[in-house]
Parts: sequence; structure tokens; C-alpha cells
Amino acid sequence: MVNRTLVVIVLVVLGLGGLFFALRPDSTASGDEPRESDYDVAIEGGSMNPAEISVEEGDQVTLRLTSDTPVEVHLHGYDLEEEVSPGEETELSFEADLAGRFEIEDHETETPLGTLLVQPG
Ligand SMILES: [Cu+2]
Repeated sequence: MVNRTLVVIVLVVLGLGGLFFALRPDSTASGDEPRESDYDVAIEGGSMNPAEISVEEGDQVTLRLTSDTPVEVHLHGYDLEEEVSPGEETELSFEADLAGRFEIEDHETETPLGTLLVQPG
């Protein structure tokens, strides 16, 4: 005679397995598109406002930079540079594909202006 309890357990396990496959997230879903992170960053008196920019790994980041003095903005880690002139907005765009904490400095004077924090996604 078949052990009914065993049959029930097998059916439950198979059912849960089926649910797992039916409900698991679809990796091709549109939710995987990169999130856009835009920030207005003002450099005043040698420091950034906000001083720290926090994004998530995979974000499409745009920093809209303004400064009260001419400055050569250097984002370490990503090794990106942009010259920012007073009275002008300069965009620094990149995909945050590298997680970690990165210094943003005035490359000419090597003065730290602020920090970019990319949190692992
Ligand atoms: Cu530098």
C-alpha cells in the first residue's frame, strides 16, 4: 500500500517548486533599466554642496556642476575630468558601474571637494 503521507509531501514539494519557477522575477523585465540619478552640485569656497553624492551601482548618474571659481573637477576611480567655469553649468555623466567611495577633487590643486559613494546594487 502507498504511504499517503509521503504522496502528499511529494505533491507539496512539487507544487512549491512549480510556484518558485512561476513566480521568480523575470530578468528581462523593464525594471532592470538603469535608474537615472541627477544631482545639482555647487562648488563654493573649495567644497561641494552636497559634500557627498550617494548613488547605487548601475545608476546612470549626471552631476550638474557649478562653481564660484574655475575648477578642474576630477572624479577618482572613474577617472573623469571636467573643467567648470563660474556662471556655467557643466554636466558630468557616467554609468556607476564601479561600487565604492571615490574622492572628487580639484585636480589642479589636488584639494578634495567631496565624495561619490556608489553602493553595491
Ligand atoms: Cu585628481
